[in-house]
Order: sequence, then C-alpha cells, then structure tokens
Amino acid sequence: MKNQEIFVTKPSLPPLSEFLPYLQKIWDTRLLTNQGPFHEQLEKELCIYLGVKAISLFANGTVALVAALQALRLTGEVITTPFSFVATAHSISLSGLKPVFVDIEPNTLNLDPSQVEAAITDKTTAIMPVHCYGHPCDVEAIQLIADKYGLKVIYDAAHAFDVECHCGSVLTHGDLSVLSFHATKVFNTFEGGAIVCEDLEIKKQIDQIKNFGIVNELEIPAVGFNGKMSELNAALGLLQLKHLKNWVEQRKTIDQCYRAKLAGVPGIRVIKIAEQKANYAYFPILVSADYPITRDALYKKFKDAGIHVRRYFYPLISNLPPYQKIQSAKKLELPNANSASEQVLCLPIYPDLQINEVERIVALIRSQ
Ligand code: T4K
Repeated sequence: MKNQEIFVTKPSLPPLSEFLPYLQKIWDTRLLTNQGPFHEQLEKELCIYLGVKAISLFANGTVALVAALQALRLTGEVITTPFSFVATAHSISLSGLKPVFVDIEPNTLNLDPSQVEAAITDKTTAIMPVHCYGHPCDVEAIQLIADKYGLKVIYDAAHAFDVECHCGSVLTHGDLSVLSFHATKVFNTFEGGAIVCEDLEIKKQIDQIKNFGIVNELEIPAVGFNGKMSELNAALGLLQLKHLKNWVEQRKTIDQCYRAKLAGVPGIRVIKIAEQKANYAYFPILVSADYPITRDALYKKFKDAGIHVRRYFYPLISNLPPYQKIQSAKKLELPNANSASEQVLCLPIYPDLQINEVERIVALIRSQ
C-alpha cells in the first residue's frame, strides 16, 4: 500500500454535526458579525480558559499585532527577533515603525535579553519578542530592561496559546500579548487572532481600533480599521475549546515519542521544553554539520517521501528584501539567528498523526 502524504500540520476539527447547532443559531438570529453573541461568549470563555483578565478578538493575528502597536501609541524603533514568521516584522513596518533586529539565544531560539540593551537608542519605544514555537521568552529579564528604559513590551504570542511559565499564563507578561488562531495553530478559528491584556481601559481602546475607531454612532475620536472576528469564526472557536484539552494531550504523546526516538541521533538537536505547561505546537529539530547530509538535503528526502516538513523560519526575516538593508539586519550581527535558520526543520505534529507515521519520519532521519 502506498504511504499517505504527511503535512507539517493538519487542523483538528470536531464532527460537523457538533457545529450545526451553532450555524442554526447564526441563521436564526441573522447576527453575523460586529461583536455578536458568539464573539462575546468566546472572549469570556477564553479569559477563563487561559487565566487572563481581558481578550479582544481579531480577524487574524497580523491585524491584532498592528492594533497592539497602535494601541500603545508607539513611535520610532521597535526591537524584535529576526527568527520568526514574517508577520512579526511586517506588523512593525506596516505601523510606520522601524524594526531593529537583535540576535536570539541559541538554546531557546528566543530573543536574547542580554543583547537588547546594546540595541536601544533614543528612538526605541518598545520590544516585540516572540515566544518561538510556544517556548516562553525570558520574560523577567525583558521586563527589567523595559522598566529601566521606559519601553513597552508586546509579545508576539502567536505560538503560545495556553502556555504557562513559572508564574501562570505566559500571556500575562508585558503590556500586551498577541495570539494567532490561524488554521495551522493549536487552537484555530480557521482565521483569527486576539490581543490579551490585563488593563480593561486598554481593551476598550483596542476594541475601538478594530472597529474603525468607533465609540458610538456619533463619536469616532481616533483612526481605526476593520479587524473584527465574525460570528462564524467565533462559533468555531467555542466548539474547538470543548475538544482542546484532548487534542493537546495527543500532541504531547507525539512530542514525547519524537523525543524518545530521536535521542542520540548524531547531528540532530531537539529543542528542550522548559515551560511548566506546553502546548506542543511545533516540533523543531536543528540539523547540524555533524549530521551526514545538509538540512536542505534532508528536507528534499522528506519531500520525495511525501512528508512535507517545513523550514520555519527560513529565509530569516532580516535577510528578506524589505529588511536586509537595515543596519541591524547584517548577518554578522545575528549569528545565532542565521545559524538556526540554516539548520531548522519543523517535523509534522498534530493530534491525528499516527505513531507509525512518527516512526516513518524518525526512520528517514536515522537512515541517512
Ligand atoms: N506571528 C507569528 C510568530 C506567526 O507564526 C504568525 C503566523 C503570525 C504572527 C501571524 O498570525 P496570522 O495573521 O497568520 O493569524 C503558516 C500560517 O499561515 C501562519 O499563520 C503561521 N504564523 C505560519 C508559521 O505558518 P504557511 O505559509 O506555512 O502555511 P501553509 O498554508 O503552507 O500551511 C502549512 C501546512 O498546513 C500545509 O502544508 C497543509 C496544512 N494546512 C494548512 C492550511 C492553511 C491544512 O491542512 N489546512 C489548512 O487550511 O504559513
């Protein structure tokens, strides 16, 4: 029998029959968008699920990042990591701000706090770190620097749904945290995103920004845009929440299986899970020079075998045309990020992935 193709992820969906009552309600009420009942219910349920004070839902994570930058009224330069999905730097550029890249820490692949201070200028107003692959940043070290220089901190927490660090939800750190609910994420609403905040006054402003700046029929005091989540997406989220704990457990089993079976393979490094509560969103490995073939040769072998692993994050953001001319984008300044980008492969991980498929993936790695 021919082997099935395997993708880096496959979104989990509850049985369609469970979604029909939600659809029926939308059809009955004709409430399709603009902070409808499912939208309001999902905001409340997510606050409880994630243990956070306030959440504002968005149409996707990228517009949520842009709204977060706008809500904090930032100007000038924002320090960030080049080792991320392009949306991180794009959100800064789209907001008329300048991204300043700082290298990552080689063990966690997150922004290296010890290098942040050297990048601060009189134009710096914020830091935007990323909890890469859902592994928490060194939130305390980052906050110390932010406090010392009076900077805001917006976490790109697109990968960090329901991740906890030493003191509870990682999403409560910094001024704001931004989630993505894209189809490829642990919790998805097909497309979607959110800003998490601890300050109800800021939530009010964020809610206005995502609704054209509207306060009421007569008052539109500030510029805003359309970043709203529809009722259909919110209903999908409510249904997903009912199944999520099981799905994360299934991801955990796959993560543990990979870790056990890849132990001791020369030239393959698995990123440690440091957090108290992980979400097993990604399974990155680093293919070093000690491995018999290059990362890209291994990538091709996977492709030829119908296994679609991904090089998240290659090319590195700082090497892309919109950013490569920025002073801080120089390769020499970012050795760890450039090296990780040349070595990383994200292996398939999703609840439906079968253990025999994990074995097939590991066997291919071990057989080179
Ligand atoms: N910040 C960070 C750190 C992020 O990683 C992201 C998004 C953002 C911000 C922005 O959040 P959003 O605005 O997207 O909410 C994907 C996603 O499009 C993107 O959301 C994600 N990060 C990024 C890491 O990955 P692609 O181009 O790799 O996706 P794609 O279409 O190749 O999908 C990967 C695999 O998933 C496919 O091979 C098959 C499978 N798949 C995908 C989709 C969309 C399905 O089975 N069904 C599907 O519907 O970017």
